[in-house]
This record gives sequence, structure tokens and C-alpha cells, in this order.
Amino acid sequence: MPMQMGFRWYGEGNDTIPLAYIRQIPGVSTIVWALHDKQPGEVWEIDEIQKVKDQLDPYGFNMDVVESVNVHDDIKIGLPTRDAYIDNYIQTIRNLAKFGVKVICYNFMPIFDWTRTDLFHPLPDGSTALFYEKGMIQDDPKAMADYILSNLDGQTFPGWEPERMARLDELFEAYKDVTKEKLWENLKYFLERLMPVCHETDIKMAIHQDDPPWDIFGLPRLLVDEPSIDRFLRMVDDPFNCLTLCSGSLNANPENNVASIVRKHCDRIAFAHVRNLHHYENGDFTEASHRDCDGETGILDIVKAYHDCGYEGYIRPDHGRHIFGEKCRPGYGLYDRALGIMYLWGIWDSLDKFGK
Ligand code: DNO
Repeated sequence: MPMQMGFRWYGEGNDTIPLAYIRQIPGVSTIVWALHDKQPGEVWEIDEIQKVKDQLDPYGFNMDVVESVNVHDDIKIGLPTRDAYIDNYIQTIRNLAKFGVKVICYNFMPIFDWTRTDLFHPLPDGSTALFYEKGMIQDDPKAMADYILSNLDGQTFPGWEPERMARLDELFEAYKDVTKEKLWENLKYFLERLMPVCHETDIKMAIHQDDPPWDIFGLPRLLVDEPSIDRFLRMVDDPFNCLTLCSGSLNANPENNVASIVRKHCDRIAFAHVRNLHHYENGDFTEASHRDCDGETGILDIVKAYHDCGYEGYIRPDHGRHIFGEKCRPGYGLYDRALGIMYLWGIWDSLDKFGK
């Protein structure tokens, strides 16, 4: 069996892209989905999941991968209230299992999810793309949150829930004693409670790396490079404790060699995000097309590593540029991601046919 291709879709009424179009992209079998109006910590109810299934069924898509079931801050901070939120997470896992879900992607980043300073940065070819200006992320988290929210046109964006962003002062205060080591402990506690349920339901927990892979605004970030990934997998050494290996998040630090991480940990990668970055000398980066030579992430090496390892897990193209005049969610338009998929299949099929 080859890798299983997915496409992230934000749901009916919350995404500009019709499922009917996604079906026309060759080789997509999985819709990577979520209940985007859920707050972290809430149980995903059966009837709510059923609604998504009813939307996907007519197109023959499976719903095997959820991105993301977000983790409540109390779990990351390690407050006594965490157990009740973990109970809810477990109930969500059980409910998802009834629909055949196989992988839950999540992250353990304090307060902020992925972070960029420009969501529509102009590129020389006339398209726009996500951009990170290193010097801008220094000491004003509120300005950054306002900027990101104002560019979302009222669409929900996981990790950037306006309700949470409105409580930034309170959240920073709550995290003030959470050192990196404390955060590792809290992650371990969370996963150790989940693992028995994962075995029982055959659902893998697949952590996404921190994006960008370094501390921001004084908040600790854990999954940033090969040694921290090694530590994570050893810490809860269980086949259901897996990775969503994100080439773009890791390669924001050009020292990270994603292909080598694939080769080392392929059996613990449940879900692969593939995208390409172009780096500037001052540490800024922009997102680029998936084509290998348009960035420095090493897309050919990465896909070859998956192929060599006989990867049969889920994969999706990650952020694309905004091209052909498309108005879409930042990073999540139809066209460039469809091109990305064809590039990924192109590499994969060539390796299949012409060998190593
Ligand atoms: C950004 C995404 C992330 C990812 C979460 C996983 O586009 O890759 O937001 O979904 O970090 O929990």
C-alpha cells in the first residue's frame, strides 16, 4: 500500500473549497477535518461527528485523520482541573473511534499555535504566501494576535480562538511558572492517561512539532529538533504515541534534517505534513511551492525517505501559496495544494516505477 493522501478541509460553511473539487484532485482518499467551533476541552459529540461523516460520504472520502483535537491550557499548565479535561479528551477519542478515526493530530504549544508575521506576503511570481519575519516576534504578543485575527475575516482558525486570544494577559500569567521541564512532565502525564484508550480504540495520538521550532514571547516550546523528538518518543515509548512530522515547522530551523528524522522514526510517524520553505540570510523565511528547488527544505529527500521506509501512513500537502487570484484561508487554498499533491505523487510514482 502506498502513502495515503489527505487534504485539509475546514468544514461546510467554514471553507471556500467544495468537496466536489477536492474529489477531482488525483489520489485523495482522506479529508483531514475537525469540529472547528469546539473550544479546547469540550467533548466532540456523536451527532456532531455524524454530520461531518454525512457530508464526506457522498464523495467517498474517509475521515481517518482529525487535525486537531486541541488540548486545553489547564492540561499544559498542569492545573488540578486537568483531569476533568483529560476525561473529556478520552470521551472524544471514544466518540471518534465509532467513526473509524485512526489518527488524532494535536500540538502541545503554550498559548499560540503556528505563528507568522505576514499571512499574504507578495512573492516575485505575483502570488502571496505565509511569511515569518524574525525581528517582528519579540515582545508584543497582543499585536501579533490582533494581526492574525484581523486577517481571518471571521473564519475560525484552530489555535487562534478569539475567546482565548481575548484572555492573553491571564494566559501569560497562568503559564509563568511553567518551565520547559514542567511542560515535558505535563505532556507525559497527558499521554500516559490516554495510551490505554488509544490501544483499546486503535487511535494513534500524533503530535505536531512547534511552529516555529523555538521559544516565542518567553513561552517554552518542546518539539523543535531531532533530539527533542527522540526524547518525546522515548518518554512514552508506545506505538500509539506518534508524530505528525511537519517538514515546514521543523525546517524553519535550517539545521533540522527532516529526511533523517523520517528514516530514524518512520514507524512512529502516523501523519506527514509536507511543505517547502525558502530561507533568507537574516533568519526570515517564506513558504514556497512544493517543488524541491523552490526552497531549501529538501522535499525530494524527504519523500524518498518515506518511500524507502515503505511508509503507509497518512500524508498531506501543507500550506500552499495563494495563486490564480484565489481568495482563501491563509495557506489553505485549493490550487497550490493541488499542485503540491501532484508533485508528491510524481515523486512517489517515479520511485515506484523506476526504483531507487
Ligand atoms: C498550521 C497547522 C497547525 C497544526 C496544529 C496541530 O497550518 O499545521 O495549526 O494543525 O499545530 O495541532
